[in-house]
Amino acid sequence: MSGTVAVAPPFLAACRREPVERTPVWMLRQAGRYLPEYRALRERHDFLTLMRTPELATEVTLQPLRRFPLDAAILFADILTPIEGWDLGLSFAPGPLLERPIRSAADVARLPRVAAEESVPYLFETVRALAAELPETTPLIGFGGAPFTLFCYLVEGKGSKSFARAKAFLWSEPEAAHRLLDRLADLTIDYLGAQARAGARALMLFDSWAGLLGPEDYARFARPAVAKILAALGDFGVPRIYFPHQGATLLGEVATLPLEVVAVDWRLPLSKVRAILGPGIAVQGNLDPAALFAPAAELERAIDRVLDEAGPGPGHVFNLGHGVEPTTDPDQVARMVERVHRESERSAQRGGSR
Ligand code: 1CP
Repeated sequence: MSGTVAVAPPFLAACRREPVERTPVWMLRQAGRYLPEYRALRERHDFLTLMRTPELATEVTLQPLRRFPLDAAILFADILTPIEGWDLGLSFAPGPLLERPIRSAADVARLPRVAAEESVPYLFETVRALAAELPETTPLIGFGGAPFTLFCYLVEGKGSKSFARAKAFLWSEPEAAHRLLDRLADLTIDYLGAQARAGARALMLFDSWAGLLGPEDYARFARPAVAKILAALGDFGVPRIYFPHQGATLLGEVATLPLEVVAVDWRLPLSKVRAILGPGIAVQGNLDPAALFAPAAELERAIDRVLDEAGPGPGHVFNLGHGVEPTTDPDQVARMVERVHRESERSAQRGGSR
C-alpha cells in the first residue's frame, strides 16, 4: 500500500500473543486514590458523582496516562455499576453498600430486566468520549465484575473477608443462586457488549472473590456464568481478559474458558501459570503491589523477576497482581513503568521476542 504499516497497539498485540518490541504495562486501579490529582477532585465530588459525570470520569481515566507512559487506559467505573438499574439502594462508603441485599428466591425473581444503555447511559457517554480522546496506541479497557464476585456483594450487602453469608446462600438455595448468577451473566453480556460498541477495545472481567471457592464449587457455581459471558463476547472481536483473583488452584478450570488473556495475582510465578494455561493464552500480571513500597533496587529486582518468569515468548502484559495501594508513591509507579519498558526492550533486542 502507501508505505504505512498498520501496527497494532502493543497492549492489543500482546493480548493476541503477537510479538512486541517491549512488554506493554498498565496497572490495576491505575485511576484513583494514590494520585494527588484524583484526591483533589474527590474532595469536591463524591465517588458516584465522579463516575456518573462523563467529563469527570473521562478526566479521572486520563490522569494516570498524563503521568506515566502506560499502554492502556481503564474506564473509571466500579464493578457494581451495572446493577444500578436493579434498585437495591447502592452506595459507596468507600466500598459498595446495598440497602436491600438479595436474600431469597423471591428477591431474585423481583429483579427487573433493564438494558444497560437505559440504566447507566452516562457510562457509554464516557466510553465514547474516551475512545475519541485517547491516542490509537493506548486502547481503552472496558470492564465488569464476574457474576460470582457481584453475587458476593449482592447477597452479603457489603464487603467482607469471607463472604460467609453469600457462600451459605449458594448451598442453601442452589437454584436461586444459579438463577441469580445467570441473571448477572445476562446483565454483564449486555453491559460489556455496549461498552465494546461504544469504543472499548478490550474487555476485562474482575473475579475478585473467585479464590474464596475451591475448584469444585468454582466449577459448579462460578465458572458456568463466566463461560456464558466470555462466549457471548467473542462476537465483538476484542481481547477478553479474565482475572480470577487468588485463583491459583482454579487455573485448570480457567484454562478451558473462551478467552485471550488470564490476569493473575503474584501467588504463582508466571512460568507455572503458563504451564497450566498452555501456549494459546496470554498472561497479565503479576507484580505484588506491595513491591512498590520496596527500596528502588528491590523493586527493580522484583520487576525483572516477573519479566523473566513470563519467558521470552509473546503474550505477556505486565501488571500488578492486584490493585495499586492508595498510599503508593507515584514516583515508584513511574520507576516501574520505565523499568518494564527498558528491560523488556533490551531482552527483545537480545533475541527473545516479547
Ligand atoms: O472513595 C473513593 O474514591 C472510591 C474508591 C473506589 C474507586 C476509585 C471504589 C469503591 N471503586 C473505584 C473504582 C474502580 N473499582 C475501578 C476503576 C479505577 C481503576 O481501575 O483505575 C475498578 C476497575 C474497580 C473495580 C472493583 N471495585 C473491584 C475489582 C478489583 C479489585 O480490586 O479486586 C472490586 C472488588 C470493587 C469493589 C469496590 N469498590 C470500591 C471499593 C473500595 C471496593 C473494594 C472494597 C470492598 O470490597 O469493600
